[in-house]
Amino acid sequence: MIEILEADITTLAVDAIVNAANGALRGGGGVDGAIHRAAGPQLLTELKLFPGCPTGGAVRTMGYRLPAKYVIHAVGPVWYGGSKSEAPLLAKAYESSFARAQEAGDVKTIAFPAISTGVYRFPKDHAARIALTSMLAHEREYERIVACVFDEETAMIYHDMLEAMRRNR
Ligand code: AR6
Repeated sequence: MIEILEADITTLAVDAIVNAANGALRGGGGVDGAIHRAAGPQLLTELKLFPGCPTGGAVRTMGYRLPAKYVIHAVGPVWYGGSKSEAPLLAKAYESSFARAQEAGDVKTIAFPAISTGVYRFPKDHAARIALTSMLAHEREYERIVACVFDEETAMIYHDMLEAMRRNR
């Protein structure tokens, strides 16, 4: 089941939340900053075991003080206008996140933010199509896939896009 929820992802009681990280994996602003603050300093300690992560990739850590058991740190692309493989790289970031969730072996519920649509400037409607395509492909493997959005405009985009995609399937 895919659920669109307007919420702070750090509050969600799901098995795994996905972070919109950067390749250095050392924290940052936006949702990344919120996740680090809520999880506590042990999150950064575990992330320091990783040298970094390429764009389109994802790594999994524990969730520490978060209600979620795991955090999957996905690295989306910066939007440069569309000619730098941004769309396939964003699709890859979602697929890598699902791969890390699958490997954990006990993830039945997972929540995603709208990766790359903040500081990285990926157009919201294009990003929503990519996110929902990946979520629809994995829908049957999970009890709950939450598209966690942070503003009403993005919530509307996701609702309209999901409805249109289900209609055209
Ligand atoms: N819960 C859910 N969604 C949120 C939250 C939250 N607490 N806070 C922000 N968002 P961004 P990016 C939404 O900028 O574009 C960081 O510094 C936000 O409204 O967090 O992938 C990293 O370290 C937007 O829709 O991530 C990287 O350097 C979405 O999350 C860089 O920013 C993503 O916005 C990544 O940029």
